[in-house]
Amino acid sequence: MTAHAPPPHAAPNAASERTERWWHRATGYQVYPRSFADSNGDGMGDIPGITSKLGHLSDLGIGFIWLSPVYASPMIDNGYDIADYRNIAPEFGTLDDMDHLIAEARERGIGIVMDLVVNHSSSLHHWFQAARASRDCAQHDYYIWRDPAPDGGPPDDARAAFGGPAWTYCEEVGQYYFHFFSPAQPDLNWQNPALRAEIYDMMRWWLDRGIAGFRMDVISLIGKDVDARIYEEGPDLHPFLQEMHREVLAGRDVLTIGESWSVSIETGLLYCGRDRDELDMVFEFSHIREGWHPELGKFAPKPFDLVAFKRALFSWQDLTRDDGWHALFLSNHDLPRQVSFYADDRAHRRPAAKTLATVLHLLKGTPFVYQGEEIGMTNARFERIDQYRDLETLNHFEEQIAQGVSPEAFLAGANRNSRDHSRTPMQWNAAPHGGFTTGTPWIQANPNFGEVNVEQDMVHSESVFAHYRRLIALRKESDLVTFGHTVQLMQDDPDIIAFERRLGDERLFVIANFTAQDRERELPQGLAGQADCLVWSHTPRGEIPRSLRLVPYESLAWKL
Ligand code: TEU
Ligand code: CA
Repeated sequence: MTAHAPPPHAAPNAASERTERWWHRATGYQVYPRSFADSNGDGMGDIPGITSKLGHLSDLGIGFIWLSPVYASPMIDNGYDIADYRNIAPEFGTLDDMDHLIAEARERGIGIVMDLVVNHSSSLHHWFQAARASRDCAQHDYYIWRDPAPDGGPPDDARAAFGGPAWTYCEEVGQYYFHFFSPAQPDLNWQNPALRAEIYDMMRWWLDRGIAGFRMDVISLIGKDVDARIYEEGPDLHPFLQEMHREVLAGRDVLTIGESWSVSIETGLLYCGRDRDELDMVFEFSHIREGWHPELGKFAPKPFDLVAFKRALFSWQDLTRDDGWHALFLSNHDLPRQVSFYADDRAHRRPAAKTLATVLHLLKGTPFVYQGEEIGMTNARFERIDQYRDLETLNHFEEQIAQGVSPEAFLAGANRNSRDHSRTPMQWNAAPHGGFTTGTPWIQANPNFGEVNVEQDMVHSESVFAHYRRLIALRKESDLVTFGHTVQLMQDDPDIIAFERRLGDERLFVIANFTAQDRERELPQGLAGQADCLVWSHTPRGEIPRSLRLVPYESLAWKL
């Protein structure tokens, strides 16, 4: 057991016959280090900045931080391109700063979950530098090389996720290397046992420093078979995860969350099922993709369909009812701000932010809050492409303009769904750049920082932060919220999310209006009557009526 972890309760949990783990009642908080807090005025968030804000996080009540990568990196993809897994990027600080953060967080009962990016490294990692220089070194086979096609071109026409081909030629060795993402992110060859041993060793090294676990970047890609053109959930994925568990995780009371863009209801429990010995939970994206255009992708407009969104969300509640566990989120550093994407970031910003939280935090699973979400931060509304920094957005702009999409149309899509919306500086107060830095931030702050910031939210009578704090505390206190199973109600209603949680005789009823208009609904049988109102976005009500009228973005939860 790691020192940071609250003592696990030995009592088996009735819902799944599984021993309770510390992360069952914990809420995670994602920190994107370059945008959280800048301690030295260079415009870049850093580790001492994070340490200085631990009071804010412990006030919120979170159990652990998921820290996006802080390792040494050329930052082509903001740290998701790691050049040294055992060192810290100088702009973020030092290993001492990291140890200090781990210790200070632990003092407050907060674990640090590191981002583990091992599908690929940076092309500047010394392994790749050796690999690209010669076929005769051990590290050459740490990456995925193939000979050119007979015409000298790439082995096949696979495309990279950030645009362009997935194969890049390297003259020194006369071969192409594979990169699922940018050419600066060559894929590691998990087929090589020596490479796997290096990764496991590095993971143990971090765990021994006292971290609370790992969030595993695109982990579903590691079992790929490029010759068969199978990239996601390839044949060796689960054997590798089981090996990693045996070699690194077994016997340690840590948390693992795998990121998977391909996991489905059919494959979900292979990652996190009770007897699998792989991961504790997965970040899956079916509810997110529901908001994207199926053919034209994330930058094309698509009206939001609440019924389809609910179907995705609740299918995972059903899947994890008796086995496995779920990671609950609506936002992260790759996604837009949830209040802007799913609701209303103007007239109804505060209630909408609260209602999104009510729904997510009262589902079964471990909820994740993305920095700034707890004060209802919004999309940036950039007007020009040169205000964006994200390579995905910039590369897709180039590609789509070349294909004849108009810049205005692209920008409209980017304003809705670019990754940069979540990467603008955290808004702490009304000082320049939202108090994030005394210098010039690496990306422009959202101009609404005067109105939307931590200081202002804390004293507001309709504080979003206070609503999050309440939800996070409720999970710690309530077995029903933590372990109750979920029953969706009113599934065909295009405007309302409603569900029950049940544990033994206990019942929780949650209802939320996802529109900017009043909505009145007859409630399902058996709910009406006196009830204990636990959560509300506007005003509490001591009784559940037969017919309930909700104001725009209103949500309520009662214990029956
Ligand atoms: O993201 C995985 C991934 O597939 C993303 O590229 C995703 O498709 C995209 O962001 C949606 O817009 C992870 C990290 O979270 C992301 O930040 C990294 O860029 C990527 O892996 C490569 O490491
Ligand atoms: Ca700094």
